[in-house]
Order: sequence, then structure tokens, then C-alpha cells
Amino acid sequence: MNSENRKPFTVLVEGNIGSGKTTFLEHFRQFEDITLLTEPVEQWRNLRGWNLLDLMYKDPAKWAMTFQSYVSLTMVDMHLRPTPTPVKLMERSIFSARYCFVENMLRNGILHEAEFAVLDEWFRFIQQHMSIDADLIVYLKTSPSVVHERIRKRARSEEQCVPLKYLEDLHQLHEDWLVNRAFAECPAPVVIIDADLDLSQITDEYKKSEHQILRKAV
Ligand code: DCP
Repeated sequence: MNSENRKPFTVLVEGNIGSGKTTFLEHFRQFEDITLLTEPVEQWRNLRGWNLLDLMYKDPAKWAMTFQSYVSLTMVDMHLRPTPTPVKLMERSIFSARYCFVENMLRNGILHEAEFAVLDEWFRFIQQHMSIDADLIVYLKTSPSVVHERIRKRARSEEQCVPLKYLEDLHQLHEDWLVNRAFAECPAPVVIIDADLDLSQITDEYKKSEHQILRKAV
């Protein structure tokens, strides 16, 4: 297909921290005609040698704004990146950054209202002037206690201070955004996957969304 001229079928893979987004995307590496945009977190851990994720968790009041500002940039880059295939799978989006993480940081006082206003103005501007549409959202739904345990086990050094309450709040915001539709913007239909299952069982669960993604890859 002449993919240069056509917009790819764009799938956003969303879910709490530790819900298995990277594993989900990796499952689709076996198929042709899909471009995977994985692990934006690696960019956040190394911007010209600076680990913004670490700075943000160590001193949120000082670094949350800087961190979320850079997250937005990396997300816009992913949304706009041309792909040579008819299907594009993205890990996260500018939407979850705004409706889950930035929203949470405003509500729990990590972001000043003025900082939030700047991030929100950027978000609105990007929405109005850039092509960041999506065709499908895969929501990897988890229980906060399950992801808390996974985060403890994977032991990413920056995240060892993440408390259960933080994951509960983020879980609720994902639910509000994708299930309860509490925000104006839900940019695409949502497929919900039970991502509490462990790795040995999750492949069958992933297959449930395969046909919706793969039928576009022809
Ligand atoms: N993060 C954040 N603000 C965002 C996006 C992410 O503070 N707008 C933080 C939360 C995590 C880290 O960045 O500490 C990575 O979170 P993700 O959920 O994006 O990535 P994971 O690696 O946890 O995904 P998974 O385990 O589901 O593959």
C-alpha cells in the first residue's frame, strides 16, 4: 500500500504504570505491517544524560512540570511520526499524559495551578493544530495492588517510592477517562483487556484484540 499518503490505523495502548503495555506491544512484533512505538520512558530517563524521571520522583514539586512538559513533546513526536506500515501501535499518548498523570499531579498538589494552566494550554493548542487522532485504544485494565507488586518486583530504581495510593489514583483516572467518560475527550473506541493475568495466561487475552488490530494491516 502507498503508506506515504495514507494515515495509518493508529492504536494507543494505555493502562496504569506496570500494566504490561510494553509486553502487549512486543506481542505484535511477530506480525508484519505494524510499526511499534515502544518505551518512551527510555527517553524520559535520558535526555542529554539527564534522568528526568528520577528528578521528578525525587523532587516532584520542583521537577513535575519539566518532566510532563518533556513527556508531551515525546508524545507529540510519536503521534506525528510517519510510519511505513498501515498500522501503528503507540505506547501511551498525549491524552493519558493530560487526563491521567497531569490531572493527578494537579489534584494532589504536585503541580501548581499556574503550571497546570501552561501544560493545559499546550495540550489544547496541540489538539487544535496537530493531527493526533487515534482509531482505537487498548486499555490494559489492572488492579492497583497487582501493579504495585509488579513495580516492586521489576525494581526500576526511580519507582521504588511509588505508593499504592498513587497507583489507586491513577487507576481511577484511567477508569474515568476510558470507562466512565468523565472527560470530554476520548479520542477513539476502547477495547478493555484484563491485564491482571500473569504472563503465562495473558497471550490468550491479547488475542482478543488481535483481529481488531490485524484486520487493518492488509
Ligand atoms: N509517567 C508519568 N507521567 C506520564 C507518563 C508516565 O509520571 N505522563 C511515569 C510513570 C512511570 C513511568 O513514567 O514511573 C513509566 O510509566 P508508563 O506507565 O508509561 O510505562 P511502564 O514502563 O510502567 O509501562 P508497562 O509496565 O505497562 O509496560
